[in-house]
Amino acid sequence: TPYDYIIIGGGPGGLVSADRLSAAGKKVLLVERGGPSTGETGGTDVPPWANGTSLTRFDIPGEFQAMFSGNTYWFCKDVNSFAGCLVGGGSSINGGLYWYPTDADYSAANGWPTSWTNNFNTYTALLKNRLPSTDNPSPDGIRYLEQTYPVMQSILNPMGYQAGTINNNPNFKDHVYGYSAYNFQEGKRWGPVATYFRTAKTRPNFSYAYWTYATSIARNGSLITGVQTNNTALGPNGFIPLTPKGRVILSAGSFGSPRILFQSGIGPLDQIQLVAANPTAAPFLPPQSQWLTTLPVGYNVQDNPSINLMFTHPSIDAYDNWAPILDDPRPADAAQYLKSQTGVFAGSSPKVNFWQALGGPDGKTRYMQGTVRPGFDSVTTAYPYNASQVFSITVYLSTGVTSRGRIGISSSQLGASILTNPWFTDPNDKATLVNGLQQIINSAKNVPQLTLITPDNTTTLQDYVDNYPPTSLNSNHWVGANSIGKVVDSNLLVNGTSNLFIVDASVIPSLATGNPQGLVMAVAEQGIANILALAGGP
Ligand code: ABL
Repeated sequence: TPYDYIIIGGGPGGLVSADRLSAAGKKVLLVERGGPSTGETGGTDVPPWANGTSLTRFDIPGEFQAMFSGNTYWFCKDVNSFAGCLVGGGSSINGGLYWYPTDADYSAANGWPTSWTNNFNTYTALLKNRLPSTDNPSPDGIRYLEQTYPVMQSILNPMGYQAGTINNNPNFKDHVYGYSAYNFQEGKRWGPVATYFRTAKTRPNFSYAYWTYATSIARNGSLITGVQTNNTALGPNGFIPLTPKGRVILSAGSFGSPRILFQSGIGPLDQIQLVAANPTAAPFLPPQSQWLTTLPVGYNVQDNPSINLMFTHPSIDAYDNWAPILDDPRPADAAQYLKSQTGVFAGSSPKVNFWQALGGPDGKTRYMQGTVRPGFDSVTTAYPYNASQVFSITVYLSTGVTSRGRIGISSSQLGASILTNPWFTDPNDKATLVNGLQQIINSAKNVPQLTLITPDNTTTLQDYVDNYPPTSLNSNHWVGANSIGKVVDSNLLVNGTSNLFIVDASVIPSLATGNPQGLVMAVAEQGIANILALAGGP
């Protein structure tokens, strides 16, 4: 069957697109390469302690820290960075941190065209209406596991920070801290799955298919004719055609979308040549005369560089470092959650966030974000320490980051890879982050009973940052590979095509001030509104 719109990818961008396009009466198909996540999507991966319920590990926010161990089948196996290959994409497996976009996120200085800079508030309002944030996720109104908050007050207040409800004033991001804001509701993971996808599914003109991997986009010069997949139930040889004026929405994410473009003969020549050399993929490339090799697909990528500081304080409950949450949770917490979806399990591990503007050696302003959580990934220290009193501050560099890297495909599997690391390619980024970290460490020295255990007193901060493993700098917040103004135009149309659009994090030209999921959904709202208004469509 031909479709008006074929959406490739069921992450935040794809699900917002699915809802808005189907609400407009278009005949829409969404293909997702992975499977279900939450119970409502057909997921059945229920932790043993919730047996007999439909509360999967994806529904229960407090299971977040268990996403990084065991059989992590939800991560895309052909991407060498964390990417969610299941419905909801990253939003089904993340900590759920959720920030409304700021003026800076859409500024001209960050690469946005004026049509976006001037109009984004309309679309943020649509997003807030569908998916409001909360910084108090337990439906009983009680805050749980918040011991880090008073400790952070003692560090940040003397530095001139003010406490606030962060999403009440998104543009106030200098010397501010507050409780972490999430996209959770009813004590459960919510996000685009329990909102946009839920309503799309009620419409007869919308259909979707799991376990459907898009290899390439079929085109005749600039005109897209359909999508090539591995799902033969959707069309002969897995080919899904468009209606005569139909359009494709590529929402496969910061790694998946570049990969599909390369396999469709769109992007730098070296990447398309890798596809051409692959006997399985080569037959789906258009003739060489139709390759679009001037588009910088995969270049200009950014991800927040981030560094962890680990402290101990006697007031902290490190929550057994989240180790038993899947198989052997604290009985009272498990029972409370099963009874009323309240308590510790109604929230994820981050508890406090803060922001500060920093001047760099090059005179540029960059923002620092902190995310505070009980527990830790790893500690390297000469000190004896009590593991049940450890908390981590992850310090990110955000808006203003100048470093950029490159994403490409790995020759063997045709999966997407980091070709050039995007962190600290500009030494001004590193110097700025070290400055911010030092300010936090200096203030922490004055807090009674607070001990910085990593880095310890045998390691200077500079050495700690210099020797930080590059992959640990990764924040999984990739943007820029298909930047607006470079690969796509201001309607998110891929330059040089007439009906191929990209709606995902890859079109965002520069890092957001906070964790980017809110921005991705707001961008999708605006993008789809533009696309629907554009002449020539179905
Ligand atoms: C994010 O936005 C990051 O993408 C995650 O990396 C981060 O979670 C969450 N938010 C919460 O702040 C961390 C986990 O807490 C760590 O245990 C884990 O090792 C790390 O992600 C992996 O990148």
